[in-house]
Amino acid sequence: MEIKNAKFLKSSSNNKHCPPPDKPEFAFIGRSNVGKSSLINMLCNEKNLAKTSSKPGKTQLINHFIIDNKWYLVDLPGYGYAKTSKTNLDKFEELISNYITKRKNLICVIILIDSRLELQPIDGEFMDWCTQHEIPFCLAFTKIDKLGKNQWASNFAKYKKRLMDYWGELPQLFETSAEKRQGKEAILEYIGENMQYFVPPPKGVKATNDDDDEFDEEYENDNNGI
Ligand SMILES: Nc1nc2c(ncn2[C@@H]2O[C@H](COP(=O)(O)OP(=O)(O)O)[C@@H](O)[C@H]2O)c(=O)[nH]1
Ligand SMILES: [Mg+2]
Repeated sequence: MEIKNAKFLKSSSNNKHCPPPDKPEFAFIGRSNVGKSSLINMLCNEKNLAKTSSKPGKTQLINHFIIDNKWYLVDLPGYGYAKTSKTNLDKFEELISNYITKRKNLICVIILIDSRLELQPIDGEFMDWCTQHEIPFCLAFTKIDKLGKNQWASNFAKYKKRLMDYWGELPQLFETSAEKRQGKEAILEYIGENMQYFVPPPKGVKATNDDDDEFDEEYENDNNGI
């Protein structure tokens, strides 16, 4: 799959303000500075679609992009921003957890991991949280160009072993570099294949963000078929 047209749609401060859940959606999340904006730009063949910013923790909103009029790509705020005050952090966690657990059309969360680091507690906790809430997730390792081949192979093997020891299975893993434009095809292929798990609302029913839709109950949890 190749992205031909990517457009920024809107930033939302809560689920109600998000676009109607009428198309399959894939969300990207990770610690600040992990390379999320760069990866999104690479996937979309754009230079500045998701603004690369050197100031961590700046975007505290849910950012929706519409891709080829077929699916939504979501840029979630970076977690693990130590300088955010406790109150802000709570608000921020509420924003993300509400979005991830309630967004009806969300197929999968792609968690970005800095390839140079070993498993960080905050990433592990987030994977745990996703597992508890039955949210499918993948891992995309970023900036692999910053490591030599052997160093990356060794880091990658250690990381996989930690995951295996903990869960006994591995999620889908992607090795990426925005700098070298690596990993794009694999991620887009994965997204293309998994779009089929989107369950559209029944005929004649509009997809909305309301919690009390008549089709809500059956509709809400049906997308996690991966
Ligand atoms: N060498 C290298 N640097 C990268 C890569 N991806 C991002 N960066 C750099 O890492 C910093 C943070 O990237 P950014 O995309 O803004 O991260 P975000 O905060 O997660 O959105 C920037 O200085 C980028 O140029 C990559 O694949 N390779
Ligand atoms: Mg960014």
